[in-house]
Amino acid sequence: MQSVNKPVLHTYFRSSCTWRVRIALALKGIEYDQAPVNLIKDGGQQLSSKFTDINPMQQVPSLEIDGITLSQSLAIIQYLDETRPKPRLLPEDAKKRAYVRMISDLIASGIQPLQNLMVLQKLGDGERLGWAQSYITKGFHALEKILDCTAGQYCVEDEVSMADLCLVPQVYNAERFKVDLTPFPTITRINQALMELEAFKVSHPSRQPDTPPDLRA
Ligand SMILES: N[C@@H](CCC(=O)N[C@@H](CS)C(=O)NCC(=O)O)C(=O)O
Repeated sequence: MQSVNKPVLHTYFRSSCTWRVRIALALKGIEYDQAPVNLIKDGGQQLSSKFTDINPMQQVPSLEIDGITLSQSLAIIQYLDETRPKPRLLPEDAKKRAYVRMISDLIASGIQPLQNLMVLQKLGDGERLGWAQSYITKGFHALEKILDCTAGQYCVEDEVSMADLCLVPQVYNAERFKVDLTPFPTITRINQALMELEAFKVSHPSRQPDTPPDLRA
């Protein structure tokens, strides 16, 4: 049952892009309702005409909030940050903010789209794993190098930022695709530090209303 005035997140438990937004909502303490969109069932519920009206790209997440419907996880996170500023997810300092956007874009434009369901479905059964592994590994080599310059406890120094909201779900995808993470000690260390935080735990794919029973934590 969805309640009046609460934001509604169109979500899939395992969607890494949606997880980014769930973390932002949790960090900012925003209560919301979830409207699950099963990306596998019925040939993909994101392809239904009802959901296409919500997001013409036929992807999750979408967020209904403040009388508007937004898609694109980074646009959603930035809207949340501009309208609900605490805690900040984009630093005040322009250089740090640029680093946060650079890392977020590296993951959101340079890695995730290449291993997204829509792309993998174009490949043969025997090709998918190697394809996803190769693009995640290539992106992680670049990311590891960048983080060596920008990271403190988290991706950009010691404050949790939008970059961290992109990192953790991408590491989760890497693990799902059995990517060898040993060449990426900084990524691994930051991921572990972030996974200690409650907002990252409660928004984890294993703890969502639409998580199937066998994948629940
Ligand atoms: N750039 C978009 C990407 C959204 C996206 O790729 N969503 C995936 C799940 S993480 C999806 O809905 N895939 C459905 C499909 O490929 O059919 C964002 O950041 O929100």
